[in-house]
Amino acid sequence: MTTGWEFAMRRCLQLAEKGEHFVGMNPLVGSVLVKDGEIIAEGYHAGFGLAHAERDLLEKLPEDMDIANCTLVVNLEPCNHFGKTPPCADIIIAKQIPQVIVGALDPNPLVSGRGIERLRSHGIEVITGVLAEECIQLNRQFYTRMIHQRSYCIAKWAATADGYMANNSEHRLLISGEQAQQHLHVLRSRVSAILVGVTTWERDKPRLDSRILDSDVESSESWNPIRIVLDPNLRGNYDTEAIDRVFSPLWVLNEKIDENKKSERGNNVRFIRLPKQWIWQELLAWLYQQNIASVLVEGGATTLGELIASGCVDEYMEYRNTDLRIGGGIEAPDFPNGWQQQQFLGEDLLRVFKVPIAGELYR
Ligand code: AOF
Ligand code: ZN
Repeated sequence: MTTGWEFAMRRCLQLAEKGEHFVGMNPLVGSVLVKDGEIIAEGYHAGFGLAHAERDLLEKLPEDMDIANCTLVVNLEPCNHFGKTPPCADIIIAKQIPQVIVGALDPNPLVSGRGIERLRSHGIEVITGVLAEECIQLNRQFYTRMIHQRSYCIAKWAATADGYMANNSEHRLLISGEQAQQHLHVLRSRVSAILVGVTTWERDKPRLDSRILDSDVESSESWNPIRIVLDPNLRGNYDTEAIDRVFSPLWVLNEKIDENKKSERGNNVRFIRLPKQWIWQELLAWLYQQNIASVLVEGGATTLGELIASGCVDEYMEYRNTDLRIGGGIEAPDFPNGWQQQQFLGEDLLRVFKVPIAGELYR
């Protein structure tokens, strides 16, 4: 019976969220122990390399606690492999927990169903699929990475009311209002990397940081993602003081050279050579191998157009100004499948489409 456990699973989801910003490439996982319909202990995965949620919970239990008839509830299938930590299935078996309730299966090919099989083979009753959709949505980035073995990819652009993302001049056109910009900076603080094409880099001179625009004072707490410029022919200028004002590495992906350049001012610019005929799938797979959990692609039109055509976008975001019309210029991309949600941010409309995950495979 999957019903009756929702209250406990909801608590797992809340606990799981505490790991946000800290788990890196790992999933967000929370766990509770239930006895006679009440939660008697809780745990969660607090950070990359740290104990998994189940182990966090079970290791903290007092020695003399009677857990004979308890049920362990967790939003992700307990693992059965040695990663940076030993298998959760082992400690569940060792503690003789008779029943385990799971939200969704682990898409990690090393686990994927085997954690549950192992528990069952030791006589533990396992029920799966409790609030499965919520559990998968909470970890949609993790699921996407595991399924495609590449970084989670967000395509974002700003558009005028008549559908342009830039005018035809050499200069930057400011499209979004303050609320939309603030929203963007929060988003930037949540991704591992921000990527732009060389044309945008040269024209807009973007800082690609996550300063919060509430005031002119920069928040020292804001975290800056790695900055990436896609510049196959090395047309951009990477020797400016402005680059060093943001404390995060700058990677220049190109087809010519491979070297680290440390400027006198101390910031790192890393030139990384791409294979001759690179494709987006491979680039995102390579970023994944560099521990880039998520990448926000911010333009320009060519970069976004090619990325969207590759089918590698997991989330589309458009900040659309509802007032400004420029009558011509560089057209903003289209949503290939429309958008699912929209909300006003001041005068701008934020529209979002998230590519669905084949959730039925993980219930
Ligand atoms: C669980 N509970 O809380 C988490 C799980 O390198 P490790 O040892 O941290 O293992 C990472 C993998 O373990 C990750 O890819 C995912 O499959 C699983 N994460 N599993 O049972 C947890 N965080
Ligand atoms: Zn585990």
